[in-house]
Amino acid sequence: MQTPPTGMRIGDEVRDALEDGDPVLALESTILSHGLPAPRNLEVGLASEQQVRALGVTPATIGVIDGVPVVGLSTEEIERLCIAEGVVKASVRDLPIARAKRLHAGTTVAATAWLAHRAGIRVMSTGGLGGVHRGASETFDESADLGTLATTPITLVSAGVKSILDIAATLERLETLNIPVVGYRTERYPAFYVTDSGFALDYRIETPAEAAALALARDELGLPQAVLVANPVDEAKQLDPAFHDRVLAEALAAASAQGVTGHDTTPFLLDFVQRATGGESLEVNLEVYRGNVALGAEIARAVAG
Ligand code: PSU
Ligand code: MN
Repeated sequence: MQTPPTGMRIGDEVRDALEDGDPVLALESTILSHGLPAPRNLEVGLASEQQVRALGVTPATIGVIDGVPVVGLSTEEIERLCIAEGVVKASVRDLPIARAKRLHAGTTVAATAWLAHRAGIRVMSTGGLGGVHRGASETFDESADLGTLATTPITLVSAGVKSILDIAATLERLETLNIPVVGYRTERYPAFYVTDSGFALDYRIETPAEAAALALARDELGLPQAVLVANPVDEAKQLDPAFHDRVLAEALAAASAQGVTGHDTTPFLLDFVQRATGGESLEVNLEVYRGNVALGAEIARAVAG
């Protein structure tokens, strides 16, 4: 493990757990600051920490407070990221800017994974991963999540990417970037709200122990990539696929009509889908996230041995 950079802070509880070799699970905070509406964001932020603790794992929610990246936010700091005005969304490239300008920021999967790895954390859970946006062949809009995961050896549990993105292109980029992707008890890549994106995966695993073995194999080979564990929502709990497709088409049309681009695209589309489904997608979103937090905690235990 590298020495953590001096510009970040590791919470006391997380530091103790890491020193003792106890399991720790990293959680991102853009889902709280930009992915979920208030007051559900705060409920989810606090409930996920409780969920992780109940499984005997120390939660490390990661975000930026007054410019300082914090690995293991306090309850009060999580509250601030959920309700404060002017909280920005920070990917890796935004970290130095947030620091110099002393901003509060929710960290994306990329920034969270980077900070977690530097702190010595080996497993992280998120809802949906960033990926290649539709129309990227013209706009070059591809999330920095992908490039960062190519050089950040962590195990990441997600429910795939939302179909607001170009899933086929995202899977191609993951291949190009040498990032292993395995399905958890499935050979179908999930699409967050729905169980099956329509794309197949080459490998599946059945247990948290298998995920831990995969991370160990990566380390033994000296490879720098993250291992992605794709964990689908239960078919019975997914958003109705036909309803999902209809709302998605409306969201994409609205983004295009309103000229939304760049890093505003993901929050815009997510908000549109949430409003257009009358909150139904929000409940699925939370169900998906709970599943990923639970599996991440189990993998963190398996990795800690
Ligand atoms: N996808 C979701 N929900 C989210 C995000 C992505 O379904 O909240 C957030 C994550 O934090 C992810 C980030 O890392 O958006 C990607 O944004 P961008 O495409 O600007 O890199
Ligand atoms: Mn982007």
